[in-house]
Amino acid sequence: MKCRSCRGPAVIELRRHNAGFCGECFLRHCREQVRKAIEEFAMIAEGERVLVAVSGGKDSLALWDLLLDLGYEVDGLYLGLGIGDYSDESHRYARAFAEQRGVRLVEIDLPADVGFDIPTGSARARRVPCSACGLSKRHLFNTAAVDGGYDVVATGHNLDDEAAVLFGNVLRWSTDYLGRQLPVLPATNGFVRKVKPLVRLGERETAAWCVLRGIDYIVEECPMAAGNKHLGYKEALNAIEEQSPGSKHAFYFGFLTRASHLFRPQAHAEQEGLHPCVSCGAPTTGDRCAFCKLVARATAP
Ligand code: Q46
Ligand code: ZN
Repeated sequence: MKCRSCRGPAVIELRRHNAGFCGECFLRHCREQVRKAIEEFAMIAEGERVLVAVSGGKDSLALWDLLLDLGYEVDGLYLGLGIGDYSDESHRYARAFAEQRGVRLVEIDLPADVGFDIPTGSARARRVPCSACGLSKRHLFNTAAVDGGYDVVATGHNLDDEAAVLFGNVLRWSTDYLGRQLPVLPATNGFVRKVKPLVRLGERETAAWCVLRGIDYIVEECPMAAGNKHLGYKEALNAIEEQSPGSKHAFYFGFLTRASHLFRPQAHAEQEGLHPCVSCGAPTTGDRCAFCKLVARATAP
């Protein structure tokens, strides 16, 4: 197979694009896809400071590298979740990347700084680990960005992730989530803008980016993910994609252009009723925000 751009020998085939690429042209393709996503959805303006949430995995490290490569001013944020060896190792990869590139990694440790780890804290609070984890990440990423004076938080969600989340939300018709499932969530009182610049790249592409750029990343999945619904949705979509390449892209981008606006009014209504949490000041609809309630239950004696 030949590279679509230069006709040299291809090192990767992307069936979704019906094309093969050599290493150089593949890297250019990835940069182009990220640049296009940023531009199309007005994710980052010139001169803005970006904080990228880094897990040590392929997606977040590829994202950090791509944003630096495209010339953005971007620091990393690592959140230690206290999930045994997995957390220790993912931390090492995030640090190694920051050291290699001479870039800044902001570090927060959930057990040391907040007082609980995900496995025991979620059990105490009687929550599914991934739900306690997701809530903690959303809250702490936002707080770190506000405190550090960043304009935008970027996360490494790729096309496979977004299509799988969309699939789950459609299966249940979770209309409130559908209204918020966008590649950009604008800044609102107390929340900085959140962006997903990798939505035009699949996970094979982010892995290949890391390999070609010599970036070491943690290959193991988080042990708490085993058996979660998200992985099942990914497998189902992979089977569909195998039969019909391009389906994930059509599903997700079709939703964005043709359907997502239908669910927006509900999401807007929720934003209206926000005021500061009595305990931490983060925006919430109740007196105390969901994160402060989680902390109270997860750290209760
Ligand atoms: S880190 Fe957290 Fe994921 Fe682990 S506990 Fe679940 S949500 S699976 S991206
Ligand atoms: Zn709070």
